[in-house]
Amino acid sequence: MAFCSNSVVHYSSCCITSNTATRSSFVPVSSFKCGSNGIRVSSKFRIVAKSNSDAQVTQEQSTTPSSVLSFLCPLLKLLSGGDPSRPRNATLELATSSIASMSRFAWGTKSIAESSPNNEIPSNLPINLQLFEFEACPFCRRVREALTELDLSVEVYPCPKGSVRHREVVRRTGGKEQFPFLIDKKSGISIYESGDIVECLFEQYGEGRSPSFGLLESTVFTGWMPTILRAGRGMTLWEHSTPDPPPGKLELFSYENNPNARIVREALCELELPYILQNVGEGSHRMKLLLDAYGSKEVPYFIDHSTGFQSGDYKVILSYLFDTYSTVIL
Ligand SMILES: N[C@@H](CCC(=O)N[C@@H](CS)C(=O)NCC(=O)O)C(=O)O
Repeated sequence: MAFCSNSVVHYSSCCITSNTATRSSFVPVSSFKCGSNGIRVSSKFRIVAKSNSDAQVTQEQSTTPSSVLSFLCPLLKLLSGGDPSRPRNATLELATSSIASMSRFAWGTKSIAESSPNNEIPSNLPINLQLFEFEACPFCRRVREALTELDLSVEVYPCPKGSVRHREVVRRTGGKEQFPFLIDKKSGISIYESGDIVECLFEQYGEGRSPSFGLLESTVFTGWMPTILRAGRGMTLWEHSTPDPPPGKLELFSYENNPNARIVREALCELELPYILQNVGEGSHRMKLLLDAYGSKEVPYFIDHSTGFQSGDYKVILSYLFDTYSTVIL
């Protein structure tokens, strides 16, 4: 698997200027569609890859939208616990993350695989989806919830504010910093706009299903709750994160609405560490992979393939991440 086995620098050049980009079936703006039934994606941002080094973006809206987050950010920073590497109050952490999960009801908890009992997931299934996002972003949350529902695995490239690696990839590929941004290597499309991404994912991988009731609409109503309750964790790059990407693959078995997994994802985001997200929502067939490969049923379950570290305890994972991927000795 290409992901993470080399540096992100290699990945990014792959993503933007490699032969893959040239071969991929980016199509002219006028005919850009998603999926066989042709869901038409938002007309705002459509990408046309013309050559190895020339990704042209057609924008009817030329600037990054002013985000509510930019108003919330200073407030959330004031409220936040500050240095994420410091020991935390476990009760408070779990309480706020659990209430955040409750605020999202069942979205991002169940997998549609539950109703298709015969679909075994092969362990060597290629991962075609690359998601550029950040944990605190409610629109990114909507996409991650859909990914849990669809039982899809994805390469996650966290793009916290202050990002030193992944935001640049998005800017060069899509033309602006807006999140979420999804690249589907299989169908050769790259999209902004969370609603379009969710519709497109269901079109491509939903086997005729639609997003669960209210998933798309819910972002406006309770999508902000986890961001606020978690005081903006998973929004900003931690100043002492290592400047280099991890030498090997990081893998997280998780589902979106799991309170402990949220805390781990926030740390991965604040350290700008890319990882393979193996969704294991309720009923997911991927649980068997976790059991077969690592002898565990714990969620979240994190593996750092370059060091051999693995754990299903979020507190142990957290201290491992900040110990290993910090420039300061803690
Ligand atoms: N309508 C877009 C809104 C996306 C959006 O506003 N994302 C914010 C983060 S929540 C963003 O990209 N802000 C720019 C930044 O973080 O630099 C969608 O549904 O995806």
